Amino acid sequence: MTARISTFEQYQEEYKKSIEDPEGFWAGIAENFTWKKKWDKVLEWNFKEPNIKWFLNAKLNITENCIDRHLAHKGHQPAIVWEPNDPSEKSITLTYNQLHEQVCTFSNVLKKQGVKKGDRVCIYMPMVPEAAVAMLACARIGAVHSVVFAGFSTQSLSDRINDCNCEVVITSDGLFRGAKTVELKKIVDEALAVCPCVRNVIVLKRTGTPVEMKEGRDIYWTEEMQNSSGDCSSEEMDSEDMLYILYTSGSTGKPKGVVHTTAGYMVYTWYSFLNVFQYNDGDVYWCTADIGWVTGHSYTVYAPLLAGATIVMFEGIPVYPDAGRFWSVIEKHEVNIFYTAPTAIRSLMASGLDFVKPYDLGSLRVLGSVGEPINEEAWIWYNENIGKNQCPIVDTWWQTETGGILISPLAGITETKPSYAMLPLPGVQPVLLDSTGHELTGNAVEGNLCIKFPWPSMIRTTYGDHERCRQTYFDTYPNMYFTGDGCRRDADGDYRIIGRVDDVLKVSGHRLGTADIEDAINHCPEVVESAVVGYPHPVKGQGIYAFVTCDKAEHEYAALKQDILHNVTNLIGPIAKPDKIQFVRGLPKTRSGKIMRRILRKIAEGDTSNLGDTTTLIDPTVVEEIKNGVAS
Ligand code: 7RM
Repeated sequence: MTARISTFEQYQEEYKKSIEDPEGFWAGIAENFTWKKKWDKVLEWNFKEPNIKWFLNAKLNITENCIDRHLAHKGHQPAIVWEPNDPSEKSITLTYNQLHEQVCTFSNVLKKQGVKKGDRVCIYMPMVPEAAVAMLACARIGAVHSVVFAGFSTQSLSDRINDCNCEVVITSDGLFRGAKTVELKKIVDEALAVCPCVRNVIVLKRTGTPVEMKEGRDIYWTEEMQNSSGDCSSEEMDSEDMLYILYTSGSTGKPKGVVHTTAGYMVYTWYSFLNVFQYNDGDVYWCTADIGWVTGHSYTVYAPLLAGATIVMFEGIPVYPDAGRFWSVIEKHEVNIFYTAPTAIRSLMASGLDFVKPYDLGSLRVLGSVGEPINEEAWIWYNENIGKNQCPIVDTWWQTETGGILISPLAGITETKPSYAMLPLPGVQPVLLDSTGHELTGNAVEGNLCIKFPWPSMIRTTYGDHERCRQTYFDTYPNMYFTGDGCRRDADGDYRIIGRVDDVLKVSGHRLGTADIEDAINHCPEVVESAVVGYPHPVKGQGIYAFVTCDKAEHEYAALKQDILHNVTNLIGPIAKPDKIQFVRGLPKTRSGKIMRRILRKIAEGDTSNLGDTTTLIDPTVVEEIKNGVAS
């Protein structure tokens, strides 16, 4: 494989080539795929509108590259090895041949329901092989999938369905997550009460929970599969045809539907997968990310299949039935490459080594981290106890909007330092800017992380609202994609991501907007106002701290707190529940009515020694009161 880098010198050469001649560079990488028709032009772009097009006028289908092209030489190799929530249940293996058969059959199921190229399909499913099959079947017939994380509530689900007018929802009766069962179909039924755009619901049986099937709307996965053929040629897609929409939270407004298109996404995710993880043919690869998040799209499903890897797909959670589960799965399936989030590492670290010791982790070769900054202590624990000091750790920085990993070491090739994402991948041109927009050149500088040149898998638009895309990512600094992250380039030129500079939180690796949580809290009639900030949390990375004003007496706070938690669970999902709620008489506001979050963040962090200038506040005494108050 020509795209595979194997020494640091080669990385430097490839990087140089990719900057001097991006079009030539990416055209060379794109030669590794099956195209129905090749491109006329590699790149057309401006960051002003923005307008970004890669591999113009080429025709392809991503599933032909994920599946069909592997069949001749690895049809019998496992594509997906599924590990259920309950370890006593049997794991299931789908070979590439079987995956092909299932995807083609389900493509026909979708077609029979009238799904056509360009239609949007919502996937609200547990981590089961059928979820990947559903995504791939959409891609095969040219439908656009919108996967909604199965931990999101009714309200979040209906918002997302309506925003992009999904016509079909694919779900299951329920799901298992640790000791819990969640009745997914019930949530879908409730959501659909306000979603007139949905024509059909396809229901997979997973938990055996009884469900109501609405006549003329709801059908069972298995029955439909039995009545459909396994032949389905792949739809011819243009490079820039939409592949999927994935909703993500920002600092303001409702979650945005990030749009990814076909060819660039395919080329970049594959290239980054191969190089970051140094994937070798035959490797067993396990990414623990749920398909509801971008990591689950790019690195649980698409990239490893594009590379012809054997994927482990895990339905459960790290601590069920006990904190040894990850390590037992690694031993059981002889995992070579393991990719997870710092929050999982920290929680398992806290459980102690007795849960690690019983397992043989000798199959591991590469370890990955994603989703939030990994602190030095967790990095070292991961390195020593899981990698046994033998496995390079790749701390991969990227975003829903970037589609693929942009800054990361290449395993075993780039030197690593705890908590550093190290260096940009070929094709990626990061810059650091100060608040006035000046580029900070040279080393040992810290600023806002931007990317100044397009890469193939970048966001194209936000669904139904291109202006919002422009404003959110391309307006802050002219001719730059703004990431929303603060970053340091150290004296050696290596990158260290510091964290968000906006009002976006990463809580246990889940991306949440503080504004969304505030909206949910304000939904309680007794709440007057609220302000949500993040604070350092030993396991979750960030915890959620809510300051709330209300017109209730103190003895009623406990009941109101329950009401708030209930509302947040119903409107967003349990992942957004505040860890701490503090009732206050007033919020610190400037004369123009803006809440001074800087002060609240300091208080939430427990650092009240120096709150900075509070003289511009309307009522500085509220700060004293908040400082002296307590959260529960
Ligand atoms: C992949 C993903 C994106 C935000 C991003 C960062 C943070 C992600 C790292 C990281 C430090 C990392 N997509 N982030 N990876 N911070 N080091 N290796 O997480 O859209 O859900 O979130 O996550 O703040 O902007 S995401």
